[in-house]
Parts: sequence; C-alpha cells; structure tokens
Amino acid sequence: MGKFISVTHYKEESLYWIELNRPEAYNAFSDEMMDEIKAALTEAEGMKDVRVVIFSGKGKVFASGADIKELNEMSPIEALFPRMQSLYDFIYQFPKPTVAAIDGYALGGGMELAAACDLRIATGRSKFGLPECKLGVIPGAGGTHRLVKLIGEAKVKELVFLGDMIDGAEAEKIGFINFVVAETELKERVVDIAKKITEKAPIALRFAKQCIQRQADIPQEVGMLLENLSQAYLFSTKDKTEGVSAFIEKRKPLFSGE
Ligand code: CO8
Repeated sequence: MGKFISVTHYKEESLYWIELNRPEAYNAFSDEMMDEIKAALTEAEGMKDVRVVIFSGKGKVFASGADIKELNEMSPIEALFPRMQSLYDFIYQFPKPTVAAIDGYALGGGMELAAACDLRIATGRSKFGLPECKLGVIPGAGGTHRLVKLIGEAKVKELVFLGDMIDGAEAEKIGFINFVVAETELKERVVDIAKKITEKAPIALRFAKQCIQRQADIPQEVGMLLENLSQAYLFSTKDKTEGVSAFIEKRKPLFSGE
C-alpha cells in the first residue's frame, strides 16, 4: 500500500483501517486528508478479501471537522462543489460495511463522517457536536439531512442551534452510537464487532445496505419491490447455497462473496 501523509491505512486480516492522522490539527479534514481517504477507500473496494472498513482517529480525537484554516481561504464557488459532502456520500454508498471507531472529539464534519458510516462505536468520553453556526456556516456534509434521518429533526436542531457537545452515553441514548465501550477496550471491541460482520455473506450485506438506505426516499411499494428483487438475485448466489447448506450440515459457512 502507498504511504499517505494525513491518513494511516492498513489491513488486518479482512478489516481495513483508515486512521485520520493529523493530531496537530485535531484530525481536521484538509483537502489532502480527504484525497487520501478517497484513495484508501478505492483501494479497499478493490481488495476482495477486505470485508469491513473502519475509520478511527489518531490520538484522543476522532475528527474535529473541516479544517477551519482552509475554510478561511475557501470561495463561495468552491463551497458550491463541496468535497467533504461528496466524500461522505461516497462513504455512505460504499459497497462494503463501514464502522466508525470513535474516541474523543467528533465535531462538525467529524460527527458527519460518523453519520455516513454504517455502525458507530464510541468511548463514553467521546464528545459529539455540530458547532458550525458558531463559525457562520452550517453542517455541510449530511448534518442537515442524513443525520436527521438517523436521530431526528428535534435533536439535530438542538445540536446545531445550541452548539453544545454531548458525550458517548448521551449519543447512544439518542440512537447515534450503536455501542459505548471503555477506552481501553475500543480496538478490541471494534474488531470483535467488525469480525461478526465478516462472518455474514458479503453480497447479502451489500443488498441489505442498499435496501435499508433507500427506504426513506422511496414509496413503500417500491421499497418492497427492491427488497424482493434483491432477494431473488441473492437466491442465484453461491453464498446463499453455502449459507443454507452450512446450516443444514451444522457447520460454519465459508462465504466467497460470489
Ligand atoms: N480545524 C483546524 N484546526 C483545528 C480544528 C479544526 N476544525 N480543531 C482544532 N484545531 C487545532 C487548533 O487550531 C489547535 O492548533 P494550534 O495548537 O496550532 O493552535 C489544535 O488543533 C488544538 O486545538 P485547541 O487548542 O482548540 O484544543 P482544545 O482542547 O482547547 O479544544 C476543540 C478542542 C473543542 C476540538 C477545539 O479545537 C474546537 O472547537 N475546534 C473546532 C471544532 C469545530 O468548530 N468544528 C467544525 C468545523 S466546520 C465543519 O466541520 C463543517 C463546515 C462545512 C464546510 C462545508 C464546505 C463547503
């Protein structure tokens, strides 16, 4: 794998880690970091044996959001083609499951990155917030849209209008965080949870993700049709034959992703 500057990326068995690595700027998203995340994701997408992508932050911060020093230089026309928003859309649509492993601040674009992942695992001491209006801007990478679908309009308005931070326990209570874990166990718990995902059939996960994510934007009957067509396709896969045979033969399935 190539060497990146603002991101550390490595593969451990079937898990691909993307670690945000700008501790001097509290892992704020520079253009360089966003380019490197995209390149790492493209690599992970092409590696057949990668089953789950995990985002984490170097040091005691997940991500402090957009690099405010770079925002200072940004013109309105540049803001019209938002790189962060399109990167997070790419992450949300990523064909493999994604997990955010959070310890510390996840603010602004940091919270929105977590929202773009499929699952979120955080330490209790983590701090979540959307402080953009203090800067005269708004959450610009799904915070007024994707996040509303996740935790509801009332809570997002509270986070945006008050600009206060919430901790991991509160974030779990509102349904943003799936699991709160001790800081000493974050990596271990994330690996355990991610490995559980890797035991499932990859194509089935991919179709399930599509169906679940599309449902809010389409009429119920179209969602049901999408579910039905996905299911019919899955009946033609080797993984479905393997999964059902393994159950009948009382053994663990070995999925090839075909
Ligand atoms: N960008 C750049 N540098 C940052 C950022 C950031 N987001 N956050 C922290 N830093 C830097 C600080 O400048 C400081 O660097 P230095 O030592 O060189 O001065 C270093 O990290 C440590 O920061 P602090 O000294 O402030 O550390 P504290 O522990 O006192 O505070 C906080 C930590 C609470 C995280 C604080 O740094 C903070 O509030 N950071 C800003 C968080 C924020 O406002 N995030 C939202 C940014 S806007 C956004 O994400 C979306 C905008 C939409 C853009 C759409 C474009 C089209």
